Amino acid sequence: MSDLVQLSKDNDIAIITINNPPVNALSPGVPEGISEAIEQINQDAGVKAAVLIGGGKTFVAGADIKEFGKMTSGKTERGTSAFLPLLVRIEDCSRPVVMAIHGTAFGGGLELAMAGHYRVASPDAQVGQPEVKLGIIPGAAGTQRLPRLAGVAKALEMCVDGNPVKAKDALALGIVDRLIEGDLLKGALAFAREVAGKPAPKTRERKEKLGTPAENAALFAAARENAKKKQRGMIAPQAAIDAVEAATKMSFEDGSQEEQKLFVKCLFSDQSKAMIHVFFGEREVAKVPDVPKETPLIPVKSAAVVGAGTMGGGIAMVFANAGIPVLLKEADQAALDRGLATIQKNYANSVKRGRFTQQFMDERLKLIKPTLSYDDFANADMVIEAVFEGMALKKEVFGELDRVCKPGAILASNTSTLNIDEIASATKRPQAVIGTHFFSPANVMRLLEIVRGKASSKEVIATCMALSKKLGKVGVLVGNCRGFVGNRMFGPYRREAQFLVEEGSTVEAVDGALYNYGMAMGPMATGDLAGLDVGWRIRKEYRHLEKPGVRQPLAEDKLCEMGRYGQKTSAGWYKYDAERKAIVDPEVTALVRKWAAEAGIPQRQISEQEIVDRCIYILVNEGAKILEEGFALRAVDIDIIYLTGYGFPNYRGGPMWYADTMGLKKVYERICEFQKQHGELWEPAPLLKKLAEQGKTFAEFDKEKGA
Ligand code: 3H9
Repeated sequence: MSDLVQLSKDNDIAIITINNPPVNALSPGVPEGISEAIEQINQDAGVKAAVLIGGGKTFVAGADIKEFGKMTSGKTERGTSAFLPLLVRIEDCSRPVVMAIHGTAFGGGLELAMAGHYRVASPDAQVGQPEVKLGIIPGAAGTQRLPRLAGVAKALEMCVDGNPVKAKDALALGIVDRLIEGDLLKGALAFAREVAGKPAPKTRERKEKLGTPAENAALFAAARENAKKKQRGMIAPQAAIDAVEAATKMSFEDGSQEEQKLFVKCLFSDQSKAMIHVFFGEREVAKVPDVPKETPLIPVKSAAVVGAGTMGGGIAMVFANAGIPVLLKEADQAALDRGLATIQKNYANSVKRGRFTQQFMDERLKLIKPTLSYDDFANADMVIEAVFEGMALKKEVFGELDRVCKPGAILASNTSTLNIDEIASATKRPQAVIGTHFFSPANVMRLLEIVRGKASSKEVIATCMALSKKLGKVGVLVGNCRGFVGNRMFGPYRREAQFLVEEGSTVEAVDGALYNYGMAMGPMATGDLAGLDVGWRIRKEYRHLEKPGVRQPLAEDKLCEMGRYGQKTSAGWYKYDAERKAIVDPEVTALVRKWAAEAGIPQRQISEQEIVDRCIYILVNEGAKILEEGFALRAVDIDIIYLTGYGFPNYRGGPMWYADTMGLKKVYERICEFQKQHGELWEPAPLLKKLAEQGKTFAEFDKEKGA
């Protein structure tokens, strides 16, 4: 038998144990091992029932995702179709098979569990069909067995949203038959003895929860509509709905074949390749080559935030939500009261929307302690400065922090653009200083750019990387350049968007093209949301660094001069009604035409394709420069930044992956065309040129670097 699966016995009960750490994925060898074990059980007259359990911290977290890449690139013949008959053989086993679930039974793991005759689970276990998050659908009859156990509505929800279900709910739904407190194996063996010798139910033969055609038609129509809105542009959710629908209209065998067809179609799509890249990318970014895993961490049991504005308040909520007590400091009582009121309002909204309970809100609020004095900071393990974006003020704050904070405390700045080394120079302990760039709204956005200063210590870096996971964020380590990675790329992206409007496109056409591409919001609407005055102020601060004669966008500065700062002033690129709904403003179109004429910018028709190419390829070009200069560790780090902080669509894998998908030669040539038309702002990144000439991809560049 395969090393990954063991067969043992507890008197008359057989025990099949899967041991494939870390998550017992169904890698080659695991299905074969289970198959052999079932054969032996069938032939062993001394066995009355069997328990299948996962060794280590979990049941089975699903198919081995690494194998998918090998399948789609033709490196292995092995598909998932061999797994389907195995599940039927388990179901046809002559003795009852009890699946004992702890940790997670996800994807192929839940499909395996559902092929058992019974399922028992630890109270903290979770089950789910998360395949859609990888751009695929269940591929081993999950869409056929789940509706038979949990009903059509719940199966649809689980397969389309991909979110896990807790053991207690799985019990109520009929996915699990019993919860086992204490030792799971012991409980599962006792359960197996209870059911031994009794007729064992086969999930695939059950029909009682498959609903009526009329009920189902309404469910599927609603699910399709909902997925179109919530999972815009994605093919897997619609395929998952089709597959569950097949369960209600076809025999189990035909439904499974239908599912298999849809599964393969999704698996071979660019979307699934991109989303699998994202899955591994989110885990890859946690790895910093020169900061080893065993680097000691600084315990962060208490935190303090300077500044109770939008960012500071949001950051305080992030710490409180993770159960870490946090001080919130402002310069005067009125500002502190305003900040606290906003925090309360945000929590209350979450309670209203059902995201949190009132009790959760009350507990979190108790963890946020307002203060007007730095003296309270003496015991804080970590301080995050979130004051107004100006170097002089930041240095003043860090001088204070240096004075009051205990040795070993982490001194972090939430700056989005300023030089972290200059900020650190205001202290006598630059090794303790680091950038932690949260994204607005801080309590919602998953990205945390961690900015490494020249002197930031490895302990401080490792602690911030580990802390990001605890805070529910994806921490990505970046270098200290202007705008770091995300905003350094976002500048040219928004600049191109404005150029397009100034050359004859419209605000809504530019936003519409990028929205259709999959961005959460168009660049102009994003500007209005963030506040146009923010960039305007930064541009004024850095104007002296701009190269004379290089084209600059004109319209946004002029809109700011008119007091049109975006949503906060109810007018920016758009007008806003009382509900903050954007309304196209003909006055802006007319003004931009006038300003363009004054500046002598020729007007022309601009296609949707050109809008997308210019805005996305400028991101890619800047990303390639950042990569070559070493301010991002890997291309995938840039992708994860854009996916988690800038509303880039997951199913396109991030800007660098998207460029790989298009082919770097094609991207490079298009950039050269833009350079001819628009000049030096389009100078191709040398790394892009090199990779294009070598016929390589950014992913290969990462691999060669040892990422
Ligand atoms: C599927 O099942 C399709 C079927 O329908 C088809 C029929 C058969 N494969 O996340 P962590 C690695 S699709 C390979 O940091 P946690 C992961 O990369 C699959 N590797 O731990 C990491 O490696 P490294 C459906 C996997 O405790 C390490 O394990 N299932 C897989 O925070 C630890 O992972 C899913 O989508 C895998 N399936 O979270 C579940 N899973 O250390 C995907 C993990 O080298 N997995 N790895 O960076 C998860 O959601 C989380 O990993 C889990 C644990 C919640 C299980």
